Amino acid sequence: MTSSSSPVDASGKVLTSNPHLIKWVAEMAALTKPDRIVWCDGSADEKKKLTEEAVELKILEPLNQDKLPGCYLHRSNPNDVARVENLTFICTPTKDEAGPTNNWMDPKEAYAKVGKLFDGSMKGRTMYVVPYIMGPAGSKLSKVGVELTDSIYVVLNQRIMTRMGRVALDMLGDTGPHSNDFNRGLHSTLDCNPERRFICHFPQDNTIWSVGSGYGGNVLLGKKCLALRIGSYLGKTEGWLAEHMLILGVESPEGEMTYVAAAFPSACGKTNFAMMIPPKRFKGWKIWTVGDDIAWMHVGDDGRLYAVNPENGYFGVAPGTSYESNPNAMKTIMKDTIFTNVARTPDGDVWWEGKDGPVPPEVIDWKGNPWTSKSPEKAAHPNSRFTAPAKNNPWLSKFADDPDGVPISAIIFGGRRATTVPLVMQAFNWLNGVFFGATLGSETTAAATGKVGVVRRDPFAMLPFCGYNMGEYFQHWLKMQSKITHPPKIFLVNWFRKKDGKFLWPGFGENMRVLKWIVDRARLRVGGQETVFGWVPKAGDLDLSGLNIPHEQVDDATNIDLDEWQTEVESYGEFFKSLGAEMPRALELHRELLLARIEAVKGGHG
Ligand code: OXD
Ligand code: MN
Repeated sequence: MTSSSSPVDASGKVLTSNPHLIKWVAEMAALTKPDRIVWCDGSADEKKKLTEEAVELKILEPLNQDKLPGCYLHRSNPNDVARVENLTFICTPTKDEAGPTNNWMDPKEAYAKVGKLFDGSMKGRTMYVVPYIMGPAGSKLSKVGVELTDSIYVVLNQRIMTRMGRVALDMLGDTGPHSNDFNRGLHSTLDCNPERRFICHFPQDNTIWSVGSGYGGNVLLGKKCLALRIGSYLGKTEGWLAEHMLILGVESPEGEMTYVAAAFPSACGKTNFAMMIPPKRFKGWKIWTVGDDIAWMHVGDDGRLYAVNPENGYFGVAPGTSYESNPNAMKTIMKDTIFTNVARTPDGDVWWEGKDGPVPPEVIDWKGNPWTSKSPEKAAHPNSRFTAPAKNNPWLSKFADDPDGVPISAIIFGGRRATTVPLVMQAFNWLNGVFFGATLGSETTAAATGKVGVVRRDPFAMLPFCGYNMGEYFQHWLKMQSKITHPPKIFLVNWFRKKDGKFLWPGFGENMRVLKWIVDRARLRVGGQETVFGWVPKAGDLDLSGLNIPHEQVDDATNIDLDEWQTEVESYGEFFKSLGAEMPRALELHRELLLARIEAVKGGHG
């Protein structure tokens, strides 16, 4: 194909005549030198062909097709099993624009350095052109991206995670003012060597270059790279919010719908919360999933905040997922799902630590080796994943595809905290809510660091995903208040508080009780108790009927201890300072005011 000819699909129909796209693909092909270029149309035939090829090449292994129709297993290179924050760069003209929380590289240097790696990286390979939409097709909130990749695994995953193929090319169009408005993503697995692995973002160019990895978070460029890092930058410049938040709808027995968005750092149960099933006591209540990881939120003409989920599937962590923790996820992954780095049972089923039922006596582990229940190693990698279509979710909201999004009445921030943070607390106002987000922290787990209980600040759960200066990002949130005349109420939750080493709150479906208070607060119809830090439920406000735990335990879970809070708020000082000159003064003043109020309440000088 020459650089100016229009690509066609398998039946010879022209896919696009967009001159910007055709030119860019030709330029990137000149750099990476693939043997073949294949333009993806997103059709069922194409999926079948690519899947067969992936099986032939041992990129995918068919699972038991009676038990798990359309499901396949992929084993990644063992050196390539997670996002690589240390190799992820924000490439802005100045270091300040990326801010102190991001790795920075000068764009010229990055293009030159990573360009050398891309030079000839696709020799002997096929370059797949993967056009995709983040967000519902045709929505003015959505963005088009095109990923060029030499990985069939990426193509098949992008097919699940996004609206992929002709639909995206149609949305982009061939001519007109927006025909050059697409994210340019280039990916090559290269030799999958961590020494030659870089995930570079160029926000000003709406461009992503990812090389040397095949792992989802590094290579499914629509997800963390476009929807969050580039998305947050676009959100700042265009006046909207790209957030690491699930979106769910709470339906009352009377049919009243309330939508909630919630940000939790990794390993805090976001997917479980997004797919929660209310306990028996909440007969007639329903939870509908709109999204489990990312929310793009815009202000509507009515001054409310509207959210769309830019994704079309779930890239969820497998270990710990079971019929007990998340029955809807288990139903979702029964068909047309790609599993990565899980274990395989002798009858071609999948297994991971924390799945229901007895531990199988023997499986093939995530590296492809025989494993028995006596093995000291884990059978599935702790970050093993399922990639499953959203449409498989039995409780997928019928508005998940709505081009206008859903109106958000409450925003929740949550972390994993053994002490200090109560079960639930409502911010007094927008600033107080932004302060909750800015100071969000979560305890590292033993599996992750070897040190238990160290609080890592993860503002808005965006620390690894904010594509620009974090202080400026806080400022953007503060500024959004002027546009949102009917703002959602903002809450902080903590399902993980402990006493004597034991969790005080049962979590999972029982979180519905907290969610109900949040919905009722958002709708101004339930009481609350004012504290120095926010509103908490008064005795009797939380519906605890049918909950089989002593009420004192709930009191402990909701308690506010001023000494603990003093230490907590003091600790924010260092953190705020570390964010540098862009840190909004209003948040530091709020911190100081809180310290003064704690003093005053304790009887000091305030
Ligand atoms: C994810 C993450 O994979 O947050 O969603 O790491
Ligand atoms: Mn995430």
